[in-house]
Amino acid sequence: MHAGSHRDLSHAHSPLSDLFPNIHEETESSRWRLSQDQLQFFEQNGFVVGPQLFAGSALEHLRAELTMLMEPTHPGSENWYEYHTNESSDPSRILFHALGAWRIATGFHDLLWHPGFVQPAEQLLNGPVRFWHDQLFCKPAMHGGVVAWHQDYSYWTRTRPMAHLTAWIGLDNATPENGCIHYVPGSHHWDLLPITGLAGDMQAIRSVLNDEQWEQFRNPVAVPLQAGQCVFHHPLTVHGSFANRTSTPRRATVINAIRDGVCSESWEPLLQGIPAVAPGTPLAGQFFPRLSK
Ligand SMILES: O=C(O)CCC(=O)C(=O)O
Repeated sequence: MHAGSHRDLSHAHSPLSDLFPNIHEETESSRWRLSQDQLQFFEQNGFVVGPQLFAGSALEHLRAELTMLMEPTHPGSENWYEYHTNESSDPSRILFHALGAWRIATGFHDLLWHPGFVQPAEQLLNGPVRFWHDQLFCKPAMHGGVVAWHQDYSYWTRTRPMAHLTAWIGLDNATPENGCIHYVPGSHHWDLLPITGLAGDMQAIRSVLNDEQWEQFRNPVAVPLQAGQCVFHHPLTVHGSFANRTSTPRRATVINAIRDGVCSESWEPLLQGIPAVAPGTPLAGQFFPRLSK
């Protein structure tokens, strides 16, 4: 398995393989679209379970790429935006969070143009979709690693207006036992909360919630998913995941998208290692491909 042999795949703004359906070749224009009930559910709750994007050999391909990407010295490693791992010598125990796989591995690159992601994203963003960044989240077997409750937009205020969307896509079946994602329904109607951290303390968010939010927070919903299935969430929806208490890893990939036209708010590079985008300028170009047709 090769991860792209040093080539920076961010130069390619269409799929490089036939692993997945391709939005540019999608002829059945409504096949992947969310139903009115699903859209209404998202509106009320701030998240909605989406389609199964892949299974079988495509799933195995992504898992094999992930295994290779988790080896710190793999070809193309200079293209990560961020790469965090505890570097355990036992692969099943590696705690891993990384941004930028789309630049390195063909499968994670091509997944961005999957119509089962792009079409629902167009509906939920109310317009054409542009790529923001990707993430890999891997919880090793029997590992205490949690992803503490947070709102994604608290990490993205360097981009505006808030017209962002997250698709969380399982690479293993996700269950309450292995640390599936949990949501606080309706929390996308809350204001932006201060950052209280992603690692370690699951209850850290408590200190920034008012009484009404605390009541709502006490009834989170677990979202178990099949490997290959996705769930979409709003940038203000409070979410997190508990420890993996099982004997196998819980792996996932995440696509973060914006509505076309979202602008930079910062003179600093929006992601590590790429050129800055001047404030007021819409995200575009090599690192932010438009995914809609
Ligand atoms: O994979 C996880 O457990 C957390 C993912 C997450 O926080 C996100 O997709 O924003």
